[in-house]
Amino acid sequence: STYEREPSRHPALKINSKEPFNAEPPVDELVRSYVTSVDMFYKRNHGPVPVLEDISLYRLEVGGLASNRCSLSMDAIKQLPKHTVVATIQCAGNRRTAMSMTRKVKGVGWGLAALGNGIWSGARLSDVLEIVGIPKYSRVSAYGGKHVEFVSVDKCKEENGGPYKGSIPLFQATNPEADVILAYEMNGEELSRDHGFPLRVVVPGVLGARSVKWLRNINIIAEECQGFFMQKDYKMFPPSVDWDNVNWGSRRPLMDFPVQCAICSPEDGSYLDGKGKVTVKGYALSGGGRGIERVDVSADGGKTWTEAKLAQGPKSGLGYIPDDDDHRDKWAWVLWEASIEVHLPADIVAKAVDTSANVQAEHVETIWNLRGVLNNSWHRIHINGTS
Ligand code: MTE
Ligand code: MO
Repeated sequence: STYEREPSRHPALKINSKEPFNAEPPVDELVRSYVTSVDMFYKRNHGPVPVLEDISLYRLEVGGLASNRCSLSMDAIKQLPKHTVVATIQCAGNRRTAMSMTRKVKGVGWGLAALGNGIWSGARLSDVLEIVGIPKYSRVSAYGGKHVEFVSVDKCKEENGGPYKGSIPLFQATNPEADVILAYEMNGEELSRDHGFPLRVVVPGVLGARSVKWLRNINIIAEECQGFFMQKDYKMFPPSVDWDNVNWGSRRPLMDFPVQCAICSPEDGSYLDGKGKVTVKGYALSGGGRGIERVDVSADGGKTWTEAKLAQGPKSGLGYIPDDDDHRDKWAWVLWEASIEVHLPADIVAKAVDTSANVQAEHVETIWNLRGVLNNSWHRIHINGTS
């Protein structure tokens, strides 16, 4: 098979699909630390993990509607200023299994853990684009380029054996504050094969699908990328659209993710002893550079609410984890906890509000869509009593 040279993976990962390899960590692992370890970070692949025999032969090719083109070795990329961003990458299919329970959707099933918070280091995309003659804050290049396409080397069946690809608008790519980077390190270590070795794009605040791994080409293009994952996937349709009446051309590709929140501890269906206070823990995040304003938790199915305590994240002087309120959660999740009185059995519910006052849908049925993307409905778990 073409899956003979897959990397080894942590045995605790829950495998949703073996070939291609798609797996997520146990949920209680997620809230154990602000930064998700490389081992426990979800893996979402659409084909075999590429093998790069000789890093000295690697070249990133940058070209298209720009005045210059360039071919950069890894050494050349590492000579550009190194920039570090703490960003949560979340798959658009996170929580898909729960959406499928109300009405079947098509796609790999995922629980609550198709996301992770990483420390990503590499070159700024905006610095690389300057090399080919595109200045910072450009909306259109001198040759009419408006989008930046990222092309990989993996072989995906959705692309008929061709590589995975995607694009973002030129303005986002050339805006240094958008923090789009070409990462060669994750959590201070060399990027691992599963996560895109030797180089991946990290587009903070945007669904994981645009953070192309195993990057080979960057093309400046006039229209957004016409690849499968931009045009025939990762779009959100209304509940009235199903596979017999879907018109893919009628929707824009999904980019920023919406406000999201989930309970990771205790786990749904657990048994707890007697009655009293329970500590509930989870994560919350939003897209597009919006932070988390608050998290509300209920122990009675949503009748009454308690505000959760948001963890501040490490105020470590590490430099790259901003510790001011406006930037700490710009691209990264917030872990939260609440100590609440429960009368078992109980339905515990959590929902978040982002810094633009966006709220989550109460019921998953109202946001059902045929591909099962962006399930950000209120997260509900049921806890049983042991006595
Ligand atoms: N890039 C390539 N080349 N091939 C892929 O299959 N999957 C995308 C994105 N980049 C993918 C890719 C999707 S859908 C997601 S959610 C993230 O990578 C997952 O990143 P991770 O495996 O590092 O967690
Ligand atoms: Mo994804």
